[in-house]
Amino acid sequence: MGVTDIADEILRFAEETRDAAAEILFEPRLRLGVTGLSRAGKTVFITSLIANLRERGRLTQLSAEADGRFQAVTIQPHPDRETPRFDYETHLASLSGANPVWPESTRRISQIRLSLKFQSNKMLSSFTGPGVLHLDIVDYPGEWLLDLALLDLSYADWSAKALAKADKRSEQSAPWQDLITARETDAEFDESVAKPLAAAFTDYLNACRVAGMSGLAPGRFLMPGDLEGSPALTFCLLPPGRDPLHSEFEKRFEAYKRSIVKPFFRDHFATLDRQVVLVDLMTALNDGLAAVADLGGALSEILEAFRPGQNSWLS
Ligand SMILES: Nc1nc2c(ncn2[C@@H]2O[C@H](COP(=O)(O)OP(=O)(O)OP(=O)(O)O)[C@@H](O)[C@H]2O)c(=O)[nH]1
Ligand SMILES: [Mg+2]
Repeated sequence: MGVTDIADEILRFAEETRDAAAEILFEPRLRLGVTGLSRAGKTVFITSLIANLRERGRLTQLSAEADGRFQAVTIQPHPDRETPRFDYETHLASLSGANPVWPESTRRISQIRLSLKFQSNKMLSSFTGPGVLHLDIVDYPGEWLLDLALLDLSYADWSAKALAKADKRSEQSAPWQDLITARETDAEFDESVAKPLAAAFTDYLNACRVAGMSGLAPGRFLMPGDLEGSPALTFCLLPPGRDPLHSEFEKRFEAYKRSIVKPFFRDHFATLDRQVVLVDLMTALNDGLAAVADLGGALSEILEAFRPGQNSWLS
């Protein structure tokens, strides 16, 4: 699906919504999520979509453009002032400057609101004037979707599942597993023990990612956003036990789900009307069969989030 198809879909939505509500004063809003694993091309895609919508005449295949009904596209301040704004202007400048460079990597959620002014093609609308559709585009890391599976798991269940995986990935997990084996299980909880364990666990997840593996939750360990270095991310899974470190890590795991994962799904993910998932197929093809198979695995995990019937909390 190309940029024109997506823009067409957006305008069709606007017309349908507007026709249904032509007689009342109502400005429809469409929230379009754009996600994908790191480096999938989210920032470039969103910048291109906005530039194409704003450059009148670029999307000649749009029916509204061909009929001259597409009147204006403006960037508006978003009513949600807490979520960072997608930095369209900077990204466009890097892509289209005299010495074009790819945009910098983005590490957190951002959004932007476009207001599309158009004349509906229904006769009636000529009496009601042009319509406006607010298009919110939300850019967020696909890694965060992997956390949905954690919501239905207790700390013990998650630990058991993830430990079985770590055992199979001994090349990457050995330094962290050695730390776990070496710790004193009857010692009082000590932050200076927790920190290196969490850091070694994060290194293990990152090493798996570099090796092209998927299924690397918690997603914020790989893509922390604003939480880099935060105590909310200072935990890791542990083999069964009842020591003080164990009970503190269990509390932090529950807090991670409650204060990080749930708000993201509730406030951002669940409010999306349409979703684009980008996949960097070329890099995987270049890296060979194993990388393609692994990309397939990662994608099915991400797409789990779009089958809410399978997750009791989201449904
Ligand atoms: N040839 C080509 N390369 C692209 C295109 N889009 C993205 N890329 C390449 O993919 C890289 C990542 O693109 P981004 O748009 O920054 O990807 P992202 O998903 O926003 O990445 P993060 O912000 O790091 O998660 C770019 O630096 C380019 O090297 C494209 O349309 N064509
Ligand atoms: Mg980006």
